[in-house]
Amino acid sequence: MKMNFTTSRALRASLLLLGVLSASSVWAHAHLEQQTPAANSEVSPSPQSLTLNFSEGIEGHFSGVTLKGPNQQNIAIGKAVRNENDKKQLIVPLTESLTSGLYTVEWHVVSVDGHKTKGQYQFSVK
Ligand SMILES: [Cu+2]
Repeated sequence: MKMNFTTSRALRASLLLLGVLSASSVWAHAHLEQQTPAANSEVSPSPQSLTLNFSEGIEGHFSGVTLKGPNQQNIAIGKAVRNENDKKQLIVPLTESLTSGLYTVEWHVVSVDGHKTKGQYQFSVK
């Protein structure tokens, strides 16, 4: 079937609109907005847990955190779980007391729209 001029223009307009919509969905990715202990902060005593607050809801099963210690060693931590009352929040229980030094949190999440994001930040324990 041959498209007439009007149909092809309408098609092009809707493709353009689709492009704009998919570009704007980039903004729906889950970005880390806030965390406890805060990035670049110094805390004392050792925290009981890490909490990470994202800009979008996340999928708990596909989201996680690793913690590295002052000598880049892996620190044993509890399983990251999504807050039952706030799907934008990931909670990571700490199973051992952190000695003083600089710690690096590496996080990866899948947001409810299925997109993956990851990042890292540091905090120190006095
Ligand atoms: Cu997204």
